[in-house]
This record gives sequence, structure tokens and C-alpha cells, in this order.
Amino acid sequence: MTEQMTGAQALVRALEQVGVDTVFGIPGGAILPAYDPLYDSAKVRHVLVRHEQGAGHAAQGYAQATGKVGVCMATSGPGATNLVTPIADAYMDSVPIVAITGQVVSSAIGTDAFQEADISGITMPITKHNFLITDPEDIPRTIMEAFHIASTGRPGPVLVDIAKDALTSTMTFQWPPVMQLPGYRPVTRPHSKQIREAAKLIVEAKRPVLYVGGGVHRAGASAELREFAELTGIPVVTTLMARGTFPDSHPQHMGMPGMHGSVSAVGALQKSDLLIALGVRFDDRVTGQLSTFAPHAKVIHADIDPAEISKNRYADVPIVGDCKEVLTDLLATMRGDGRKGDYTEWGTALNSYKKTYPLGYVEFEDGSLAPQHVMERLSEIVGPDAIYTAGVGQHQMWAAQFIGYERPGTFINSGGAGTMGFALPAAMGAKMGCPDRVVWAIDGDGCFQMTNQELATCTIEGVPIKVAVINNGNLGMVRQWQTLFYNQRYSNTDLQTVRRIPDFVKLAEAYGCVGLRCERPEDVDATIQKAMEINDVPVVIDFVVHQDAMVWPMVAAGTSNDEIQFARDMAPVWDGEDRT
Ligand SMILES: Cc1ncc(C[n+]2csc(CCOP(=O)(O)OP(=O)(O)O)c2C)c(N)n1
Ligand SMILES: [Mg+2]
Repeated sequence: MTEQMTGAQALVRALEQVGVDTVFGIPGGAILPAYDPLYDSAKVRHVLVRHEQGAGHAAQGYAQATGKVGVCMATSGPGATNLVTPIADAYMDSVPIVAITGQVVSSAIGTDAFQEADISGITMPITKHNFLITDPEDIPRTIMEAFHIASTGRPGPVLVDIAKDALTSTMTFQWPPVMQLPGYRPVTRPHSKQIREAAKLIVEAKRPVLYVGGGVHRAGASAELREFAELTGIPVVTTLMARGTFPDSHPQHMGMPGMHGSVSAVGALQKSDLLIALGVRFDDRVTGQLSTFAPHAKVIHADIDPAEISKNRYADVPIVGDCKEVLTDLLATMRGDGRKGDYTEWGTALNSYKKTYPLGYVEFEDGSLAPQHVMERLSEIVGPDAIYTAGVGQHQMWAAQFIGYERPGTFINSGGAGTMGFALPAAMGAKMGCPDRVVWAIDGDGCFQMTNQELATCTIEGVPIKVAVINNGNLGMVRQWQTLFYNQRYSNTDLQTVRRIPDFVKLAEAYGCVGLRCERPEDVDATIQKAMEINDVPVVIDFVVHQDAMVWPMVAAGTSNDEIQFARDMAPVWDGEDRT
């Protein structure tokens, strides 16, 4: 089919053709031509956000909740630069989004024209790929390629910057266009020799661990993971990006590893003789001091991105491939072989860590609220079918630790970048992608003040998310470091929310939401239940919690995982080790 139309019409038509149903954005001069045909589209719903950062995180939440590509749109210059943070965030966490930005007319590019920013240059190191279109004929092909690149191989953000004159001039629309990506061929099938090598190491190992990362969820491989874990009996740890990919309630699950991981998960990695690392990147928040990480372990490392393999830790058996295919082939090989490893002693040792050092916290004697208690009650009352998003800080870690995740994709957070302000717009995007799911944003009082303007979007667009603000009156995570490493010198971490500036309940009401406040442990259940009963407007709960709660366990930055403390100055006693 060929048809004459403007570049702007071609853009909207192309978005319809690739199946886009939701676009988050804000119009402005350079992108304005695209907003005109968008107004008429029966297939694409444009959601007018209040800040472009909100559009980007909403696209990320939408993408992660649905498995589809999320789309955000902005004008040139400041509109586009406001998207930089979510683009960087999506890059770090391998989230498939396409960002479409307007650019000044092609003849003005490079002249410091009004609202000109070299957004393709700015985002070059934080996009999987980016395009600058000056010829309207390139629009359909580029959109098709952008969606293909964002969603295949290792997913990630793709930016399409379109000069205004390419939007306004006439072109010939043709669909489907021919993709011109000769250099882009992600390897998804693992090499059979590597699979055999891996199977051999697995059978010979005495202390293997499945070190599972976000790549396993991105590959949709949680069923294969479970089958493999149950076939072999190997213990599992799930990173922050993989929470829910393996059920928390499963007896082989040892918890989350890393700086705030459980003693059993950190211990499993440190004492292991074989790491089966799937879709992970040996992030410093997991490894601690790299030179002392899992010192006795050989490494099988499977990832779809060859650049990850042996980047931080040498892989004895490198496997390039999609985690679903890797696990399927490993299962077939190990079943065919019929040999099994014996990990009984190992399982017993790890289970004793799990029993001796469970996650815990102290209640406050003055009757004030412990944030971890809020998480436990949310987990119990809201349950594992909901989608939870989180901001960045202590509340994020408590949400990762104290909510039980049983299903893949039920915890959406900013892992790699650690972007404050992620939770609320991501929850909005997730809820728009999955309107039938209950969606809770677990936010900090600091984070909430960065992006709460999207509550207006939620109310107006009919997106009844629920927000639990864990209000400790402080930039809590930074304060925790000041408590531990800066002699309790609390430089610039007190947000003064004790004075109710702002009053989160009134703020919620100002945005057309229901605002609730909870300050005492005995009111937590009733407040959560009340929020669960409200389904027509967004609900914000101001959980006023004690400012001194801390996140434990902790491995201090740059130190060895062996130095993990499960509470202040309390180190676990490892098997066969003498305390003295
Ligand atoms: C955009 C951004 N700025 C600064 C930081 C550094 N930072 C990490 S956690 C944190 C405190 C977050 O405070 P709050 O949202 O209240 O969460 P809490 O730790 O108190 O639960 C800060 C400032 C960051 N991660 N992101
Ligand atoms: Mg706080």
C-alpha cells in the first residue's frame, strides 16, 4: 500500500502499524506537527503528563508490566533533555522504550536555534541506538527499526529525533518498509558445546548457586528457571531486578544477594564453588569488593549481550544466548545425560543460614511505626498478584526485602540507575498497561516530591494507582550512611516533613486523590484495607514512620561481602568458623 501524506501523519500511521496503543508525552513547537494527526488516531491514546521525566518512567512502567515497548514523546531542547534521566534508567535496566522527540528544522540544526539540543548526541552513550530523521521518507522504516531494536536481543531505549520539516513535508507512505539493519543480529541460541561444558561443571560441583538476574525475567524464562532449579536441586538467589522471577516462598530460594541482601543469599555466593549466572551483570551492589567476591567459585555466565560476559568477573564457561533458550537447552542436556550432582550438604548449610539469620527489624518502644512493618502488612493484605513499584532509597530496599514476590514482573524499580522519582510515574504506566491489576507505588518522602505531579495525570486520565509514601522525614538512605560513616553529622538530609511541609494528605487531595494518613502500627491494616476499597481515584497514604529505622543486612560500599552485618556491628558466624 502506498499513500501520500505528511511525515507527521506517517509517524502516527507507523506507530499504529507497530501496535502502539499508549504514548506518554508533552507537546511543544518542534513536535507539534505530530500532535495534529495524533488527535485523530483511534488506536493511539496520548497521555498528557506533567513533566517529561514522568512520560519516560511511565513508558518504562508500561513496558515492564506488559512486556511491550513503552513509548514517550517530547519536544526539542528542554522537552528532550527532560527525557534523559528515564532514557539512562531504561538503558541501565534493559527496558524496551522508544522515545520520540521533535527537533528544530533541519536547516537550523547546529545554529543554536530556539529550543535546539543535540539530543541524539546527548543520549548516544545511554541509548541502545538512536536516529536523527531529516527526510520524511525515512519515518516508517525508522519507526519499525526502532521498535525492533528496542525489543529484541538485550532490550533497551531507542531514541528517534525528527526534524520539524520532516514532519511537515509530504512523503509516500509504504508499509511494511524494508528494515536496513545488516549489522544487527542478536545471538539468541546458545552454542551446544558451551551448554555441554556447563552441564559438566554443574554435575561436578558441590556448592552451586543459580545467580538469577533481570535478564531471566526479560527473557520470560521463569518457568524454565523453576524447572531447572527443581530438576537439579540447586539453590537460587534473585537480584533486585529479578525479584519474583523465582517464587520467594520456594524452599530453594535463598533471597536477594547484595549490599542489602539476606545473609543466606550473600553467604551462598561467597561460599559457592560454581555460580550459574543467568542474565546478570555482576553489579558492584551484588559483588561488593570484586576481588573478594565468591572467591572459590567457577563461573558459568549466560547473557544475551556478549559485552557483559567477563566484563567484571572472568567466566569459565561463557554462554551467549537468550536465557530462555539457555535454560531449555541445559534442561534437555542434563535430562539426556541423566547424571545429577549431590548438593545435600550444601543445601543443609544454606538452610541453616536462612534459619539463623532471617530478615528482621526492631519495633520502636515509643509506639511509632516501623517501615518494615508497613511492608509486611502490604505484602499480606495486598498479596502477590499486585504490581509494586518503588522509588530509590531505604523504602526501596524494604520493599525488596519484606514484600513476598511470587510472580515474575511484580516488582518494578530502578535498579541500575537508582533514579529517585521513578515509582509514581512507573506505577501510572504499569496501571495503564494492566488496568485490571492492583498497582502500588512504594515511595519515599524525598522521591515522592520529585514526581508527584503525575498524580494530576492519574486523576484526570482515570488511573487509580495506590501510593504508599514511607515518610521518615528524611533522605533516609543518605542519612543511614551519615549515621554509619559520618559520625551522625546529618548534613542536608532532613526534609522537614515533620512540619508537614508539604502535607501529603492535603497534596493528594489537591490533585483529586484520596489522602490517608497512618502513624501508628495498630492502624496499618485498616488504612491499607481502606485504600484497597477505593478504585475510582488514586489513593495516597502518608505512612509517618520512625526516622531511625535502618536497612539491614548491609555490606558497606567497597568492602567484601564477607563483612556483611545483619544488624549494626553484628556479623554472622559462618559454618566452621570461630567467632573469636
Ligand atoms: C535523582 C537522584 N538524586 C539523588 C539520589 C541519591 N539518593 C539515593 S537514596 C536518597 C534518599 C531518598 O530519600 P527518600 O525518597 O525519602 O527515601 P528513603 O531513603 O528515606 O526511604 C538519595 C538522595 C538519587 N538516587 N537519585
Ligand atoms: Mg525518606
